[in-house]
Amino acid sequence: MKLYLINGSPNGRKVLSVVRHLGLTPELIWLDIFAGDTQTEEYLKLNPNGLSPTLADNEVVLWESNAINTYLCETTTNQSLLPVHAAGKAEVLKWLCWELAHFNKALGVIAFQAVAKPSFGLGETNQAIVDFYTEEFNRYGPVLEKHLEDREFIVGDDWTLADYALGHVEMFQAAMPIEWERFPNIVRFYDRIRGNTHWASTQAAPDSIGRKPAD
Ligand SMILES: N[C@@H](CCC(=O)N[C@@H](CS)C(=O)NCC(=O)O)C(=O)O
Repeated sequence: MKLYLINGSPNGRKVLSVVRHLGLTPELIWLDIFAGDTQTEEYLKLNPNGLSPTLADNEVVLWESNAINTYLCETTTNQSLLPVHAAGKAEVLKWLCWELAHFNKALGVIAFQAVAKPSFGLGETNQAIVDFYTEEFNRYGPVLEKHLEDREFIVGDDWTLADYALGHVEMFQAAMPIEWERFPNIVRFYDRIRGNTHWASTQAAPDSIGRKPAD
């Protein structure tokens, strides 16, 4: 099994931390984004979006981090990140859909515009886009804030795919122009993710983000 990743990228970390949580050992293929590795003819055959992560397990080739993580759980025995019974599984899938469509859609755009662009010299922040997605976050953030009022994990009382998915923009959280004081439960959730050893093990050295990691 081969896993194609960009070092330190939020969606790559979402999958790599799940790989480590499950104790899997796929061959890791690091894509150097600055060398154009995601845009080669060979890579685009696997992932026509030119994005990472991508998983290749013999004839099964998958992109979209949540689909990859679901596949990894479904093909692993004795795992607890994705419940096997229908209601529990659907509850996790609900949060995976929600983070992609709403919560991290908003935070991902804000992180790119307001944090990544100035930090990595990727052009000027588009404030109108930041304002639009801040309003989106202010609509959906309170849903998670309330959900976390009386619970530690997103689903049940242990880590699931939902925690790794919801938390995957952790590296940008503190620097994002969000009124975090309004969201103390979400801030505590990010702190818990930071303390998760599988998640923490995927953190990249700042100067190696997007490049192949040193061995
Ligand atoms: N929805 C996709 C998003 C994939 C994505 O945006 N990957 C980023 C890294 S986090 C990427 O490959 N960026 C390279 C680029 O934009 O060229 C997923 O969940 O896998």
